[in-house]
Amino acid sequence: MLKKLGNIKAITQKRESRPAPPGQYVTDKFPVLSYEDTPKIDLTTWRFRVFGLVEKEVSWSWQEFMALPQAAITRDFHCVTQWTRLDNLWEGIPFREVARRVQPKPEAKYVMVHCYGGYTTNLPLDVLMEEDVLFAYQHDGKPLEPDHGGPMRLVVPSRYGWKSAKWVNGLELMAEDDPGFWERLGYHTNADPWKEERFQFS
Ligand SMILES: Nc1nc2c(c(=O)[nH]1)N[C@H]1C(S)=C(S)[C@@H](COP(=O)(O)O)O[C@H]1N2
Ligand SMILES: [Mo]
Repeated sequence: MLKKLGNIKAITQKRESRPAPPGQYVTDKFPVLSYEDTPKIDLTTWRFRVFGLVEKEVSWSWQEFMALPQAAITRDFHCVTQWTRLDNLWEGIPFREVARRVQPKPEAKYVMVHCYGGYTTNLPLDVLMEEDVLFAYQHDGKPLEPDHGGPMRLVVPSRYGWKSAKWVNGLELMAEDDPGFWERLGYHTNADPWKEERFQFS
């Protein structure tokens, strides 16, 4: 569902009858789950590069990125360590707006998300094209805190939290799938919490 909120598109939650996916408990806290130390990111040198199988490679500055169309979404967030945080309000730039500008080539089927600090995660292009996927710079009405991925993180509501990469600085469009950081260590490629796709071999 899309409706206008000020000059940005707001997408509200379509809640399932179950409050949280199987094997998850609901918490009001917002735990920090980071493998690496929170990187120090300077907005004056921040870049977001989209490269690989695209018609137009880009390398946006913070100002250029923030000039793109924006949206707000309310979605639950599920970490594979079993906590779920309900009704997170994210504001940011929809993946679709990025795709529209770089124009993925027909052979582009997968995306590797790259981050400051070296974290990576892989996703099918189709999943990123879902209407509620965005590059968030605000959470619950406040600028995204550095520990939670500030200045900008990916949010992929339909997948476990490790696909929602923090401190994003690049997208690489690829023809073949390639495992990211946790996927290489055995976490599930698809990571759908409603199917409990936690580990690749289980
Ligand atoms: N760069 C980076 N992004 C990351 C992680 C990480 O370790 N590094 N952890 C992932 C995991 S496992 C989860 S559950 C969420 C947690 O987001 P939060 O720390 O804002 O709660 O971020 C994901 N994105
Ligand atoms: Mo997680």
